[in-house]
Amino acid sequence: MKDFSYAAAGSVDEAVSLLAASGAGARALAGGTDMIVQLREGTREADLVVDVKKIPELMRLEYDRARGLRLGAAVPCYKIYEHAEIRDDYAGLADAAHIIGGRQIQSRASIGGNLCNASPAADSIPALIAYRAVCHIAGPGGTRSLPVHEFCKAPGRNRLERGELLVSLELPPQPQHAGGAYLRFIPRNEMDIAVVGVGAWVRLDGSGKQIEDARIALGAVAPTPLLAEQASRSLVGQAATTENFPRAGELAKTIASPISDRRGSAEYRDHLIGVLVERTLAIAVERARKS
Ligand SMILES: Cc1cc2nc3c(=O)[nH]c(=O)nc-3n(C[C@@H](O)[C@@H](O)[C@H](O)COP(=O)(O)OP(=O)(O)OC[C@H]3O[C@@H](n4cnc5c(N)ncnc54)[C@H](O)[C@@H]3O)c2cc1C
Repeated sequence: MKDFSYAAAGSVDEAVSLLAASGAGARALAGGTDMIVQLREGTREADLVVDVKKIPELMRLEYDRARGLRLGAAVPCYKIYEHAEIRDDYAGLADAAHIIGGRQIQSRASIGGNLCNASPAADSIPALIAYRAVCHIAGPGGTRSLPVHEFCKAPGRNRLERGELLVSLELPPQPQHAGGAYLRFIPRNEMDIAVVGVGAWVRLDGSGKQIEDARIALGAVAPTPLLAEQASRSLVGQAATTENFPRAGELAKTIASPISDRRGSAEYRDHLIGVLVERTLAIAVERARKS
């Protein structure tokens, strides 16, 4: 492993200054569950590692039913599913947080780091996209915001510019009769990288019978996680019954460009998209009826 310097930033401004001054060789460190492995294996290099876990904004988890969820970028996964209201109101994100690695990983790994790592198979990203999450970013030129579905650029590459730091993720408040879910397929527990992952979110009318709004997002079937816009739109105005879900699954397949690898062939992944879209929607609808 190549030697690197370490600094722990105490504020967003300090982290941005350190990251910007050190150029392309500086990297933020949250839980380190990706980064330490990558530095050790030499798949990533860093001259300077900037620990961001001492920055209050990045460790803050704020939830208010009227304003929504603001999730500091370095908050570890377990904080999400151990928070009863967040677990109920953003159940799809809690689904994802709960299956990222095991307990030890979840006590370190952050949703922000999962997003910044930009793996096409990252479990939290389809859930974030389904909930219309927005990234709040700080950098040398000030602050900016970006929807999560635009954040990933390529496998392992995101849209952060030099010196920029992901500060928080914001998920809008949940309306009545809304529900979300995330499911992934893995061949067996020892191979816990999603072969396909699907996040879904629906809002129903007051009777719980009709879909008024929907969002479907896909993971592990393209170079970046995808928002399946046409599939999402196809559900609006439809009855919230399982007969209407296969069409959304078929439309979701049209935007995927899955590869074949040792975890599954492209054809297999294509088939799984349909299966998981239907199942995820069914769970989201059930949760929406209970909300
Ligand atoms: C045994 C094991 C099992 C795993 N299982 C799963 C799984 O089932 N599903 C899954 O999706 N993932 C899995 N992972 C990966 C998962 O742990 C990571 O993706 C994790 O969520 C990353 O968060 P972190 O806080 O550890 O990030 P880090 O490793 O600290 O950082 C990851 C990357 O993001 C950058 N970064 C972090 N925070 C910021 C920030 N605020 N601003 C800018 N850049 C930032 C870092 O520079 C680095 O490039 C597993 C990992 C291990 C080791």
